[in-house]
This record gives sequence, structure tokens and C-alpha cells, in this order.
Amino acid sequence: CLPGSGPSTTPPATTSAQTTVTTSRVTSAPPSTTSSTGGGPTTCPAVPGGFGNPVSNALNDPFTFHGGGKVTSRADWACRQAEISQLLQRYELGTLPPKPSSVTASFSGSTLTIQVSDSGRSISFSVTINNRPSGGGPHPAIINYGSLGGLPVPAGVATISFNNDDIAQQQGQSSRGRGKFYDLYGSGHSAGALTAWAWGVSRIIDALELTRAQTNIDPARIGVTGCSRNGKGAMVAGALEPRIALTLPEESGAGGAGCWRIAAWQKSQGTNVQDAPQIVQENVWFSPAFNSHVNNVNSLPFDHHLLAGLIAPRALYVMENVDMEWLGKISTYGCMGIARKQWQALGALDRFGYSQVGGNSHCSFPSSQQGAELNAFIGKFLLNNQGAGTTSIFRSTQNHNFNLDSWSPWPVPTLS
Ligand code: MCU
Repeated sequence: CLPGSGPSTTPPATTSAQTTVTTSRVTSAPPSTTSSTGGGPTTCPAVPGGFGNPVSNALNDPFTFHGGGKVTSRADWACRQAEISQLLQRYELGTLPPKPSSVTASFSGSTLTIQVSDSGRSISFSVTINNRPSGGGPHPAIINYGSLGGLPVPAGVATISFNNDDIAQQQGQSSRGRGKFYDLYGSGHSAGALTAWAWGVSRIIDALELTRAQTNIDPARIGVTGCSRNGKGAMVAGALEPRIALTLPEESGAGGAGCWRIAAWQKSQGTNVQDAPQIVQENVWFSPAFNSHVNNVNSLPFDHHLLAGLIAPRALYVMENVDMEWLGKISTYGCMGIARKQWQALGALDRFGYSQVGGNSHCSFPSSQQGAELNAFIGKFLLNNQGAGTTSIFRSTQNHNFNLDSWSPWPVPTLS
């Protein structure tokens, strides 16, 4: 990690020609086009193949469909989200399988055991539920990935320990296709580890729905968190699983709250920031389908502001560390500052937080984010305490001189 401030952050003029990219790189046919977000299924326009026009030194317009139409209503937004999810899965994350044909669960002591079967194969995994409040209920819970970091969770909220590495390993390239997700779907499945873990989170919520009477946990008030590589996982889980009420990625950096384009631009300026070409060498968080795009991220029909936008208008509180150049302190600031415009369009700025502080080592949660920020988000969105504090947050302890508007040269509509 390199301390110090980043380079000047006004983007240079667009250099790529606005050419139409050949459709020969499309790896799969457009999948189904039904959205169930926002009250009842909606029929959405089919997602055209191809990448559309390259967008360099600016982030893709959330409010224009891949085919060119404008997003003008909440119903359009639900369709745009379904489209963005498909595009992310196609080119970066790999395919999220639909709900398996059988999910069963049992709860004993503090262990929730989940059995999943599909197409003649079965797996089983367990999570541990701690700090279940006694009496009353049902109570909210936060699913915590792995053992990195960890947030101080207030009383009244249970914690669910999820061993995500058991579902998909993340020990470098040799982990590709290993873990229970791949035991079920085959080692050649397109999903990277982030997607496989999100699938695991969905199965935990399925299991909580089945065992409500035993666990006394409310499946409609579930948060998800993780730090660093597991923070990337928390972000993707929030994006792919609409039943998550509160998404809490901690120091997720590149591949989580960071945008590929901003990192690529910073890298070209000499900053030591993690970028797409490096990240796919380091680990198996993404689909192998992403490998052929990492040197040309400006061609992608999305960036991670749109990954975050899959959560909007559900609640998202992003924690980042200003001392960590490698994590993309500028690319997460810019990416989330622009992501926030999606909550603005939905009249939901009180459900979006980005907070970047320093002085703490990687994944040791700083107390400066606890009282007024983390507790406010958990209070409002998991404990139903509307007076828990301000949850419209966008701050960094460092001035990055990053021009959010020149990186997002599109109008923000009011979606009603
Ligand atoms: C922030 O997440 C990762 C980062 O992407 C990697 O480059 C680095 O090696 O590990 C970080 C991490 O997970 O640290 C615990």
C-alpha cells in the first residue's frame, strides 16, 4: 500500500472513437428478460448482444438502456437493473444459477444446515448463528463472510458466520472451479467465486425462510458484510440477491466498490492501484469470461457504479480506507460518488452511504465510522429504528479533487 495523495483527477479528453463493437465477442445469447424487482414481474426489452459504444474516461450512463432507450420510470429502472445484471454476469461475474430444484434446512444449537440438490447432484453446508436476541422477534441478522475484519454489530442483531471459501475457494488460480458450488454445478461452470458466494447467500436466506419458527430470524431483515476480498463478495451478494436489506462492504477496493475505468486511468498516470489485468491474475473472483476484457475495460457496457446500482434503492453503506492506494482510494471514491446518483434518481439518498477514513490498518474497523454511520444504517434498515441517525453519507477524510460530474456526463432523471 502506498500512502499519499493521488494524481490530479480530472479525466483527459475521450480518446476512443465511438465505433460500434462487433458482436462476435458475445459469449452467450441474451437470457430471459423478466424483472421481479419493484412489485410484480415486468416484461422488459430484450438485451441486445454486443458491447455498444466504448466509454472511456467516463462511466456508463445508468439511465440509458443497452439498446439506446431512456430509463424514465421505476418500472424502466427494474428492467435496466435486470439488463445490467445480465451484462455483468455475461462479461465479468459468470452466470448466477436460478434457485435450485430443492433446498432444505435444519437448525440445531446454533448451526443452520442447508442441503441443496439440483440435476441429480447434492451438496450440504452449514452456517453458525450467534448472538440471537432472546425473546421477542423475529430478529434481524447480518451474514458475515469469512474471518477477515468484521463489524461491531449492535445488540438486537444476530450474526451469521458464512464460510464462503467452502462454497468457492480463493487461493489463487488453482482454486478455479473448486468448492461446493462447483461440486453441484460442475468445475467448468462460468461463475467466479464472487458469484458462487452470492449464490450461497441466497441459499442461506432460503434456509432462513424455511426455519423461521426455529431460528426466530426475520429473512426480510438481513444484512451482508465482509472485508477486502470478502467485501467484494458482500457487494456482489447485495447486487445479485434482492432479499438483502442492507449491504455493508468493508474495504472491498478494486473489484468491489472500485471502478475498472478509474483504476485503469489512474494506473496510466503511474498510480499503484489494483486494476483489472492484475486482479484476474491474482485470484478467481471473476468468471474466466472476464479475462478477455481486462485490457479493454472501456469497452465494457458497465462498470462497478452499475454493480452498486443493482442494490438501489435498497440500503448500501460502503466503508473504505484512505490510506490504501492499492485498494483504489480514488477509484472507489469516484465510482461510489457516481453510483450514488442512482439513489438520487430514486429519491433514496438516505439509503446510500460512502465513508472513507484512515488511520486504521486494513480490515480493522475504525471507531469513527461506528456511532454516527454504521449504527445508523443498522438501526434504520435492520432494527426498524427510523430515528437512528443520518444515513445520507458521502465523505472522505482526504480531498481527492476528483471531478465526479465530468466522469458522469449524463443527466440524472427523477424516476417515479
Ligand atoms: C482488497 O482485497 C484484496 C485485494 O484485492 C488483493 O489484491 C489483496 O491481495 O488482498 C486483498 C485482501 O483480500 O486482503 C485481505
